[in-house]
Amino acid sequence: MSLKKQTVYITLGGNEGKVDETFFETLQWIECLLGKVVKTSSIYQTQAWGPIPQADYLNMALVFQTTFSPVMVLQTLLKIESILGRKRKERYGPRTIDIDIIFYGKQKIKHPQLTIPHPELTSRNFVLIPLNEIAPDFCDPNNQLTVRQMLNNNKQDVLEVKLWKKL
Ligand code: PH2
Ligand code: MG
Ligand code: MG
Repeated sequence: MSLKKQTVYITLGGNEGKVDETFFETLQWIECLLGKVVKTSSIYQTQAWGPIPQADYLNMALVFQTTFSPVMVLQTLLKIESILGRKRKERYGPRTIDIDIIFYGKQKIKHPQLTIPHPELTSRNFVLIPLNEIAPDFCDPNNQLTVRQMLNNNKQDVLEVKLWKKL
């Protein structure tokens, strides 16, 4: 079976090691294993969200095209995380690299290991701000709001997200 080419939106995050270098290696692995990277955001420095006090994160967003299914994309991204030294420790704890799928075209996916659109998307500026740089008009298939509108609506998250490196 050959699948239609799909546009996938993902975010990268990390706060251990040389995170910008890890992001660059992630891009290369995605191109090699999944498909063409068509857009990348700048890198942002963001205060750590969540219950665990830890170092600031770097976060960025990117878009690639693939013919892989959502679950195959997930499995491949988990493989890339592990190649790049991710060790799964505590939930919300520090990490070298985290790769999260935000949108897979306009599809809504509920699978035991995978929910798309990403369930926390609307409440996290460290996701919405990088995504807004590359896809402000993309419309979330759950709520019909654009990324720009979700960012303007999100008053919950007051953590600072600063431009760290313009790409
Ligand atoms: N990831 C986490 C916990 N907190 N904070 C920011 N700013 N960015 C992240 O990617 C992030 C986080 C892991 O669950
Ligand atoms: Mg994450
Ligand atoms: Mg993750």
